[in-house]
Amino acid sequence: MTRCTLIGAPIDSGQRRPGCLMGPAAYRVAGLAQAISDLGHAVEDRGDLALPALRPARCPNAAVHSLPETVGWTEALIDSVDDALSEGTLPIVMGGDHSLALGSVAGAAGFAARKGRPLFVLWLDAHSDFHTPLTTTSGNLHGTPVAYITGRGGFDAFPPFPAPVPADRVCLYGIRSVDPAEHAALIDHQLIPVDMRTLDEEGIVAPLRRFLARVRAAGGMLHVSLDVDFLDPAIAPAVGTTVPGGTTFREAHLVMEMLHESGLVTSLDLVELNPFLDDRGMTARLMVDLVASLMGRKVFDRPTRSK
Ligand code: B3U
Ligand code: MN
Ligand code: MN
Repeated sequence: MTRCTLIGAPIDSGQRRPGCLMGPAAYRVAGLAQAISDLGHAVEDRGDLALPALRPARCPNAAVHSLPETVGWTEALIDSVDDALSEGTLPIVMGGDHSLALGSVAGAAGFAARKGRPLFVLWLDAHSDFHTPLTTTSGNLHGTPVAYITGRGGFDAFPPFPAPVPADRVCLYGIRSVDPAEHAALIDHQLIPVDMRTLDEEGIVAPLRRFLARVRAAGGMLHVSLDVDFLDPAIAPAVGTTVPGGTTFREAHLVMEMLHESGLVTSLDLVELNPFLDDRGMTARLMVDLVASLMGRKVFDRPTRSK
């Protein structure tokens, strides 16, 4: 039995397409809490976070928008994720666009550092989100959290990242859209994503198994950040930045089942769901079902577990 804390993060400010702020409401309507409690876990829904009073913040890159809001949300998420972990629960952040991970991962990193445990991050996404506020051309800060997490510069307006996560503890999985500045920086930081080419060649299981083995060997905590666009747009249309060629229904469930069997996941983000773009709630329901797989829903127990 796991104790889960649901944290609503109604955040739209990390990109330009309105709608992600309805994400937490859609997860509630789709029955996220019930799906988790049906599996025998305890669930507490803390409601939605509120945006704190804004302070002025500036960035030399004129393309960047909504910086004070994003800093405010980051601060709120750091506290709520750290609190949920400190209470011994598994925080599940219901986004909200991916800029929320600036705060959720910082909260997890602060907690892990206090406990003296290494934090690992599994980034399930079409995008590498490795821009800094100085390199982004879209100005959308949802494209920056991996850079913040790994301690890259350019985040002067943000709280200093507690204990930056070394690049070799970050696994970018399902990647198929990388901007030129991100590409150069990823190579520079030796952060080579598990891209779609790799998954096509090796399958969905082997690279994940290798990463989970490293987390286990290090006694690490594992933060999982699940972007809706990790999934193929045919099965998950409710996202502002669809990229063709995403993971299938069965691959995505298999990833979640492996994560469950690993027993390693200590915090989770659900990001980029835009219910305004959904088709009769199919994406919200799929995301809820994926969380259920991650929390242990299965048809049969395996004789040998895929750790
Ligand atoms: N790399 C592009 C596109 C993008 C990143 N994350 C999403 N889209 N969802 C950018 O705007 O930074
Ligand atoms: Mn993303
Ligand atoms: Mn994405």
